[in-house]
Amino acid sequence: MRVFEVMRETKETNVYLKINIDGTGKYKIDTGIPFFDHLLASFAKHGCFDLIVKARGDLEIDDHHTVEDVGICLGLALNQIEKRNIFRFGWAIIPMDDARATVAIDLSGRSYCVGNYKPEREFIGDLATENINHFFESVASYGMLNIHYEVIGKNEHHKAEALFKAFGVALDLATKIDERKGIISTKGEVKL
Ligand SMILES: [Mn+2]
Repeated sequence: MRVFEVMRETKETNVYLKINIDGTGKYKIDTGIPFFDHLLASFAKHGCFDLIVKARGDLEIDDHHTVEDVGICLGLALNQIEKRNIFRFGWAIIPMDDARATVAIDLSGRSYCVGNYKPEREFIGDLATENINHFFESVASYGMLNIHYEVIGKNEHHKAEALFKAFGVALDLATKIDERKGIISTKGEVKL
């Protein structure tokens, strides 16, 4: 079982995150931002990851630090995945009624995020929609992976949820054990 645990405390937030890459989609999530919890639950469920997130952040200021730091912690966890005998690449095109999200991932050991999610309203529940893009930037930066995504649709809730489902499905594929792969780069070991 590939289980990774991250604890991170700053003056802005206190985050505990535990993920079992080889899980079954069980989750227990409490960030203090209910819609963000809903998105992380969709990610865990559809990626078949077991995920525990407990975050306490400076929500009296706004949701920015909490969302960013959960992204950092998820990145730090994903960075611990051994880059050997895994599929490495993952992709998903996930519809949700009017919305459709496309996500492509490379567990490359390099960090890059190319996102094309343009929210048409400022908030979904208590989550500032601009922080959704910032979340993926944080995951990519600290997880040393490439994340590309695009979202179309009308309903903002559906667009965000489709994106997190697609992220889960794509990451599930990228992290799949594939014994044929060995060292996953023609360069040899992917070093950090
Ligand atoms: Mn929903």
